[in-house]
Amino acid sequence: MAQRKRAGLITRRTHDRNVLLLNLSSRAPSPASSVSSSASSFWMPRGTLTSRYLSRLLPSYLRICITKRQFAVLTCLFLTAFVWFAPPRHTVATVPVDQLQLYPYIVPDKNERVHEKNPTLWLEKNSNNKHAISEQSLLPSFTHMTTAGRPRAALISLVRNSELGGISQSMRQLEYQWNRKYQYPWIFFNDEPFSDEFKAATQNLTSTKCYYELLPREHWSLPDWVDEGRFMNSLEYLGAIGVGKGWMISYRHMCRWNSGFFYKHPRLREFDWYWRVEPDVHFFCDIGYDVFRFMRDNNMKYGFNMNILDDARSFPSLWPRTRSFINAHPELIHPDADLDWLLDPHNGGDYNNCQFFSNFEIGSLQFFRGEANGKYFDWLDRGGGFYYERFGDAPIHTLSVAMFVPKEQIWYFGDIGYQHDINRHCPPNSSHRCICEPTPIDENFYKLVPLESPQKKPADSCIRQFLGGNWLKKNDGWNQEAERAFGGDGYHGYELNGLE
Ligand SMILES: Nc1nc2c(ncn2[C@@H]2O[C@H](COP(=O)(O)OP(=O)(O)OP(=O)(O)O)[C@@H](O)[C@H]2O)c(=O)[nH]1
Ligand SMILES: [Mg+2]
Repeated sequence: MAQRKRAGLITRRTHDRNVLLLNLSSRAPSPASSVSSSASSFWMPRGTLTSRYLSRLLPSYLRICITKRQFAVLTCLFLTAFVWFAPPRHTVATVPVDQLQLYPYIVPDKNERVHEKNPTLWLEKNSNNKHAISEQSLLPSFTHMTTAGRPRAALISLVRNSELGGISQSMRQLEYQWNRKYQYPWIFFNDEPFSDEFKAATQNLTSTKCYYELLPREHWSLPDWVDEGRFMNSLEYLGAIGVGKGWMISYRHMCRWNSGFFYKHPRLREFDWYWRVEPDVHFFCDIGYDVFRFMRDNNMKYGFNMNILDDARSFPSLWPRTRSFINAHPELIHPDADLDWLLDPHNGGDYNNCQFFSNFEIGSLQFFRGEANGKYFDWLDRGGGFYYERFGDAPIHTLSVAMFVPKEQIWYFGDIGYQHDINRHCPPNSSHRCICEPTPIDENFYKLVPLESPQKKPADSCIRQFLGGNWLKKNDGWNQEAERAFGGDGYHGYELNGLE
């Protein structure tokens, strides 16, 4: 109580002193005394630099009639008005669509071609297609372009009605980053009829034509040479040991369809090229050239974005069966095929399990429809590996492409920022056209290998095995065994890490 009384006294005293000081300041005519008394006593700490500075800015009548809070509110209002009305520092120059020069695409003379590993540079050197290299933000829709020489290509997606949300997300990003400029059709495949909702929603996301295709029953069912009992055992076993989706019947059909049937669908007869797109994937970068023209004009057969290890317990017999196929059909192996990057010299020359991550693929349908790939698929299919094991389309496409295509016709689309679930690739030095954090080259190497899977890993990460050259150079003095002895995974000694 006594304390409160004392506090009241002090307050009153202070207040009295303020009034006194105010009265004094209003009486005092000199500006100097006015500043010091009113500013310091009324709403500012006495004598600080700020107080002296601000008091010089404010007219004297304001100094005595506004409170600290009013001053703060006024300052905020002033700043908001300034930000709102201030003119932008950079104005973007826009060119009206009808003033843009459009160039028809002319296929360059074969003899003058330069084999350039960077697609954008390659197009620059080998074509007059300004759409491939100019400022994409200024481009109108492709409808003004001549369609002469345009690749017969499509974006394809196997998808369920229930994945409408996921496929919409993938479409939105790919349309924005690429297809709104190049206008290739979408083809959706399903083992059940697509719902009206699915059709309306997906067609709404693109100005190109969408096709909705039902799979032939024989492409999505158990073949008669497969023993159902053995298949059921496999579902149970792979499910029990934790192989991803090892227990799902539909997953087996899906892997088989993607391995050997997608290119046989009647709708794709009118196309030569495809880009595979899955639900819920991401495309982070503006893609400033026509990837299909690039593939065709550079004589590429298969394009990928990530090269990884997956759980090898899903395909234990794949390599022995592939080896027996090679022995049975040596004439089908391309003379310039290079399998070295897939074979492990420390492991009796066995397959090292590296695989193109096939949910992203840009490829030649003619290649897949060819004799060699067809016979290879039939060979594997007859052995029942899609049902007795869980053969995936990724290692099968990888082995097929490696056996039947020269390596220089396989293209690493490292410039395309892409994500499927936990695997993400984002190119370095690309902040001007990508919305992702660049990833090191080994980022996705063995993310999908479960700890309990005892599979061997290759000497170098899969993408380095494929790229070779400088990517294999190690720092002086680095030693893989030594790194492992200290608890590392043995993949840290490289000179280049992909962020250069
Ligand atoms: N229509 C249809 N599509 C399917 C079926 N099963 C899988 N798919 C599609 O096949 C593609 C691959 O299937 P996912 O289950 O994503 O296989 P995954 O990519 O290996 O597995 P995640 O890593 O889980 O994504 C996706 O586009 C699916 O939409 C099915 O039963 N019917
Ligand atoms: Mg998927």
